Amino acid sequence: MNIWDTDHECLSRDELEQLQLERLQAIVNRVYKNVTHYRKIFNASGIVAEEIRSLSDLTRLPFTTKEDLRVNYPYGMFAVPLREVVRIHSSSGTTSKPIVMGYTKNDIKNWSNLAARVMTAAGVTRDDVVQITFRYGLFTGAFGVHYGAETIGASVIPMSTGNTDKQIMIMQDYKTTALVSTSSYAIALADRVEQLGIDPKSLSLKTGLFGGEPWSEKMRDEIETRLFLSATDNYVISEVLGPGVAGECSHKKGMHLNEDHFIPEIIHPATGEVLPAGSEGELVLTSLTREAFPMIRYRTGDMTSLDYTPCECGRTMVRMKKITRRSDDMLIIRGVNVHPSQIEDALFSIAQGETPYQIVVERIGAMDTVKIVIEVTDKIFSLELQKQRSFPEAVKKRIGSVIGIDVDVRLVEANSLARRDGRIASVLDKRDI
Ligand code: DLL
Repeated sequence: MNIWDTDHECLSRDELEQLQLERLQAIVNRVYKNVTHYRKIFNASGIVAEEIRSLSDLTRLPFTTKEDLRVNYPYGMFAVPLREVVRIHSSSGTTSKPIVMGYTKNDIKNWSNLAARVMTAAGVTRDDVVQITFRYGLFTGAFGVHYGAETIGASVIPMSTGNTDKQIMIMQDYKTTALVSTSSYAIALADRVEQLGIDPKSLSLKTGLFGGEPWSEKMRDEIETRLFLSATDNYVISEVLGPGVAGECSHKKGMHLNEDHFIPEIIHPATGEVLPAGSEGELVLTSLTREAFPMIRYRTGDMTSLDYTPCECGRTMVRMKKITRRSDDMLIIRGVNVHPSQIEDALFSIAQGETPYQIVVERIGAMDTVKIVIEVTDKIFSLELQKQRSFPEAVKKRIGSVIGIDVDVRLVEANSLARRDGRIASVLDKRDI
């Protein structure tokens, strides 16, 4: 079994902790010097960078939240001048403003190597033909694995999303051996392969890297048996890096987290208390080597646990369990992060004020769908006739443009949505993942 960077991925705990501490001290100094946000909060909490003498001192530092990133939009959290930034990506924030991440040349080099690590762990080699079905663009997903696969020396097919029939044609003709996609899209591909009467065994697929959204062991079994490949889970988080933070090896017993670049902690989501090893809680990550966009104790919102026992593959990096839920109300729809507040703001702006509604999320076949169910109240009747008629279409358009996903809009009678203690649950997630 291949390991991309044995020197780092197989460090003893002592060696690893020594390296983490050196890097932590350096990054804490750097953010204090270069990022106003960190300087302010360190000063306010009386933290002196020089006092970080052991890894346990990390807990003295305040958390960084998505809200901090939003407030510092666009470049406030950058730790280098823009002239040193060679790439800019972004992901969805809690309002219509996204979060902007920067990468220096060195960040891209580290990113490529870290993505190469997780891809190698999944089984990708230089002999593979890698088809990437993540969306190229502002998201980090596609570029991360693209650079990782090129670093390994594999042949990359940068397909991007959509056009399932063409994806399958290319998969057949170009003899794709490694598929990179979300788990739900892999099932959609399997469905279409079946509909087209193609024998999945006639494809050349061997390895699948899936990530970007929660998925179950049941889905893994389904993908493996229907596409005849070995499916691994991969953790992607743009604020911290993108693909390359953590990924499963062929033993598939948790995702090895690249601890020489990121320190993980598990906290109680309500109290912020650091929980003992093995407990389930919210994952907090500190990036140790990012130059342009370092994160100190970033609250990911992802619920998981960490397993420090040795893995049969030989890597010593801790393994994080599959993520099955979030500590906040963020929804992940076909790999895209959606905050219910984004939908509410868009709806209320068209309705010209508050109006009773519910967001209904379902998985139909392999695809997640979003329906906005709106009660027809006097407020909507009071809109001028023209606006009243075009109301559902206007809501659909506005929400679609804010969250980047098509939604259905359904109007229902006043008071027909179920209420509990007089309140409608703003989200009804019917997915059984
Ligand atoms: O771009 C995730 C992505 C990659 C989507 C590729 C589609 C294709 P973000 O937009 O930053 O990153 O979303 C990160 O996605 O905090 C988790 O909640 C969730 N997530 C990522 N990987 C997994 C996974 C993209 N393997 C957020 N299992 C994270 C469960 C995951 N959830």
